[in-house]
Amino acid sequence: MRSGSWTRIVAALLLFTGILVRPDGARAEDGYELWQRYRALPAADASALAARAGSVESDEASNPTIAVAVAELRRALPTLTSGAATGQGGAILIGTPASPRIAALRLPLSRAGEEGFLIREADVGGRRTLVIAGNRPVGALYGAFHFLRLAQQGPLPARIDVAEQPRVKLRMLNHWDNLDRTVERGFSGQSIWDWWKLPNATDPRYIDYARANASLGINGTVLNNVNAKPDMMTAEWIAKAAKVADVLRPYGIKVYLSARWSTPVELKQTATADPLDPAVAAWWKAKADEIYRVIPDFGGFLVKANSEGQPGPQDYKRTHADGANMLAAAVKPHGGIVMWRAFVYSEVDPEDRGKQAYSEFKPLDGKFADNVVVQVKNGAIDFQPREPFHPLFGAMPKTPLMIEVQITKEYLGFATHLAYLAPMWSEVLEADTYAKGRGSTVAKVVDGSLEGHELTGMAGVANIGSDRNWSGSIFDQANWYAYGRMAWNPDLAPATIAREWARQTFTPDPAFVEPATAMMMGSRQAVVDYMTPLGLAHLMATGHHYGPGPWVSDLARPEWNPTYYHRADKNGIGFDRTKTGSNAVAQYAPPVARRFADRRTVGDDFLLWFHHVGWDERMASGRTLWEEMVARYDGGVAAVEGMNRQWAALSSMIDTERAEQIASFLVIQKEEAIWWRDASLAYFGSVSGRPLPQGVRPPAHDLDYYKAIRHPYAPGHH
Ligand code: BDP
Repeated sequence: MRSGSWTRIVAALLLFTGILVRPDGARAEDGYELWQRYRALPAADASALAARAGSVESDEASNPTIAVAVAELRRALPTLTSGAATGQGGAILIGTPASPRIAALRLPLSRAGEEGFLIREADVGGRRTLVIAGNRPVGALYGAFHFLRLAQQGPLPARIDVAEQPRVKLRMLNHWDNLDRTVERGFSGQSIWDWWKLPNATDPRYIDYARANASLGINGTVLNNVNAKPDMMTAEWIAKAAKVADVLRPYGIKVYLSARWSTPVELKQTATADPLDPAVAAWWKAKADEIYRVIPDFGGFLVKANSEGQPGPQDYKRTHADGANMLAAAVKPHGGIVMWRAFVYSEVDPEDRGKQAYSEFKPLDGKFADNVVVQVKNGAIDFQPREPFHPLFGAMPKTPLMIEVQITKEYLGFATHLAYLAPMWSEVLEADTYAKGRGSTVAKVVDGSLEGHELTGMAGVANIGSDRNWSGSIFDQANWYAYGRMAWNPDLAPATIAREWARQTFTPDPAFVEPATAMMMGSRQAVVDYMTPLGLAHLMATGHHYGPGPWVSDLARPEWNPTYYHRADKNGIGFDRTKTGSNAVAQYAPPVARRFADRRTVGDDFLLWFHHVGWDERMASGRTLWEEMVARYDGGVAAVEGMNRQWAALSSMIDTERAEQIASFLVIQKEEAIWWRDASLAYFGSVSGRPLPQGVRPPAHDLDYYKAIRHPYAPGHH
């Protein structure tokens, strides 16, 4: 046995018995501290940091937001600089132009906008000072976190002169948290919101939640599930939300609530929920007034209506715009907004599910009130491992559209699969809609620059829960982190974000960071390959979506069945969305539609999303489609085996606790990747009638074995 293994066993035992003393003072590395660990820097870096930022000053400490910024710096700097050889030299001065010392510097603060910051060194009262300034306190807070992000990553740049402001206005988390503390599609324990004990008792975690989010610039959170309960709008629950809002406020985070359309009817306070009925409008107006009395900076409502069985204005023959505008009028006097989801499809519409949101929303362009933003998922179906960008992006120029992505990995292996999602999001943000010619990227639709919209936003379905490590796994913390960073700047490169995260979360040592980044960067494609290669989608098992179910064809609604999506038969596979099929391609701008419609230009990634292809047709690789599919499934499994080996080489560079959890999850991922591959090949082989190519390992079991697998207790399905 290697001596490293002995060390680990001893460490595990000591940890188990609670007597492990760490060199840094005994905090357990259970992932709780996220990317805010603030461990001692190497001596040289520590001395350099202490020389420039040894102490923290502000003239505005009575402001609650400045106070938390100062507290964060004072919490971080002593440990970061604890190994410094030299004494504490220079000072940080943090604040806004309300501080006479900052005003006197006449900084070019227009570059910081409403929420941004400047960080630069200046002479303050004859002393070299590191100034962190915003036009508003929240900007200074973001500046403090930016500075700590730099400081944690290694030597500070010789000259610091940073000016940043967010590109997107609403940088939101959407919690799919239920009032009983279960979390829809949550894989990290219970809801962080301990509703039962609120409002009298709050959990210190709320503050750490706020610190983590503020460090990324997240400025809004929807506390409850889009599949909302009417109870959320009762005084009892509003009081609970108000308490959470009080805790989050100093960190620049506003609270929003999901509203169930039929709330006033279900609470027996109106006879109808028709948005054009004055009694309904009056009820919501009074409700908004009531909310604003206790949450003066309440952000507004998020609504899922006429989707997957949720009630909505169409129940009264009204449009989504009628519904959104009625709610928007209720919050308008208070400065609130309405986020209205475009994730709609109907059980009575035989149309390609991928076309329905566009068909319903595009005609409503220009009909929404100015405080409504339509929230559109990244792809037209549903958070699949890979989807082409949603055709609504670029198609509703008069309407602000915010993009919704899923941070929690409902369709990418839950919390136990390592899948870094930034490459997936950036693939969509970089996609060119051609709405106004070349360069009309989704990012430009989302940040408002394409059409000059002020109200802009990104929403991420949170992966946060009550687990000590917050996200169910250490690597899933990176998805929370990356989401926040990309909401601040949608153009940030996924690899840059991965490096930043790995340095702060583990160690700045490039011998660790570079291979870990490479592992993260390849991980999402691995999931695509072992679950849904070549543009396939929605092949997951029923309900919980855990594991493969490509054979499922007996569910009540056609578009719930995997067979609806892959359309495999003995001749071929894939959903024809060209004009010989559903013609969904026509929902894209002509250059995009042409590219997707043409077998020669669509590319392998979206091939079967848009085309029905014969099993024996030749691919770019020279293989037949069937051979290519087999190669992809094998490649996905091989990539996960590679991650297991890679991690074995890296894990000794970090603490045992996190290293071992990650290693054990990679084993789960490997087993499940093999399960996906074997089950999928058994099924598609039976449909296609094609034998496996020479030398390919046959599935471990027959198809009936895989079909019989049941997981009634899989998490996240409520
Ligand atoms: C689907 C989820 C479902 C959500 C729905 C939504 O399976 O739990 O309610 O998205 O976004 O992917 O509303």
